[in-house]
Amino acid sequence: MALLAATVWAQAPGANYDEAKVGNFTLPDPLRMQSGQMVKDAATWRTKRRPEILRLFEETVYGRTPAARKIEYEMVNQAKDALGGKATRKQVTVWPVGRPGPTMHILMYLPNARKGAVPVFLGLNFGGNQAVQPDPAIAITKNWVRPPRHSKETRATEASRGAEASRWPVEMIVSRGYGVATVYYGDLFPDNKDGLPDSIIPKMYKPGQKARAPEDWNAIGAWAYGLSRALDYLEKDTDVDAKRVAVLGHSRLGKTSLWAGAQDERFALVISNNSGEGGASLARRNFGETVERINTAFPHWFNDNFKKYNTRVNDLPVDQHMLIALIAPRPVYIASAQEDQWADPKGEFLAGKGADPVYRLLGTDGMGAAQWPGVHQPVMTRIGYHLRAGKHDVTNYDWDQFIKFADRHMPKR
Ligand code: GTR
Repeated sequence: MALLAATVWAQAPGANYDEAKVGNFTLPDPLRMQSGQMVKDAATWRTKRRPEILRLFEETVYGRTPAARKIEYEMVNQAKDALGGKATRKQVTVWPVGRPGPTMHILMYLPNARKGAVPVFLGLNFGGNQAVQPDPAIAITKNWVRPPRHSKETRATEASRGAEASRWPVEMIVSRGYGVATVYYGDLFPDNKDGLPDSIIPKMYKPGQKARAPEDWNAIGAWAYGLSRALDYLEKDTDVDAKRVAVLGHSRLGKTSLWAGAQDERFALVISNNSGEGGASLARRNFGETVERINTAFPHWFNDNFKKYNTRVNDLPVDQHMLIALIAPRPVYIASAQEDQWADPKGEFLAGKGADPVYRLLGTDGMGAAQWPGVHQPVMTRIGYHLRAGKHDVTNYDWDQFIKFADRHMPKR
């Protein structure tokens, strides 16, 4: 992804990286209803303000997700001797919008040293399940994949096995008592501007519907839908403790994990890694990527209404601190990287901080840091945060913090 980000960066010479030029902005108060009424208690948050904010994000940013269809699934294969005997590997096919219909494929590793059902980290991957581990038993995706550098090949080959393995330290996760489950995001929506016809979205049109309305969902909505359907499966798998599933994602898939966690309260914990614009970072802060830039480069990610805010972000009825607030009081962890200026690390912190009043109203310790912490000073309160040295990526350092955060906030039974 670094490659693509660099390309887009090069195409955006106007992007601001000067803190002095960020300018002043006022964030909408997460505890102030559209009517002006202030939210003073948890019940009003729950029954009035939370649904209002959720609706505003549907209408103006990510789009409305249709009612979930009942999944069907089939266990394709299971091996108890994965990772040299440390893990059980399962591959499960799921029909996320009903059968017949498109399929998505879950790849899972569960620790063999488990006593009873285990907590699981669930996230989408960028290259197909075969890219997550160099394991020849993993089925190679047959769906569209982003062509590798200097290539136009949109079908995954043997060469892609393990290509993303550094981002999925499966042995480390399993050795610390967690399972890991992943799905290729292209099973839900091929990540290109012409991907809609091959996505799950037309399959969920109402009878007679031919096109999407401006407030309807788009790629991020479809990806998030897939995460919830993967959770539907995990709820049926007796080796998994579905009450302890952490949803996570990197970059555009971090935007997706936040949106999935905001909508679906069954996710016990939510992690955003370098999610940036349209994810954890504040839209109103003019630093790095902007709403206009993201809607231009990736018109298929957000709904059509979001484009109306390209040059007037201050008119948005929401900002991304309110997306974090939708996760409250569940634990949320926001990971930034120092060299990932395009994603605005400080803006990612400030969005977490901006959700603090809601977390506190709901009786938690919120965001423990008063100021943006320095490099490698993780904050482990209910809203967690770290700034890692290095570039836009997922590293073992990030995973080490995610696991510590999960140990603390999703305690073992
Ligand atoms: C970039 C995009 C970012 C981020 C990244 C990625 O090009 O501008 O918002 O999502 O892609 O997903 O790798």
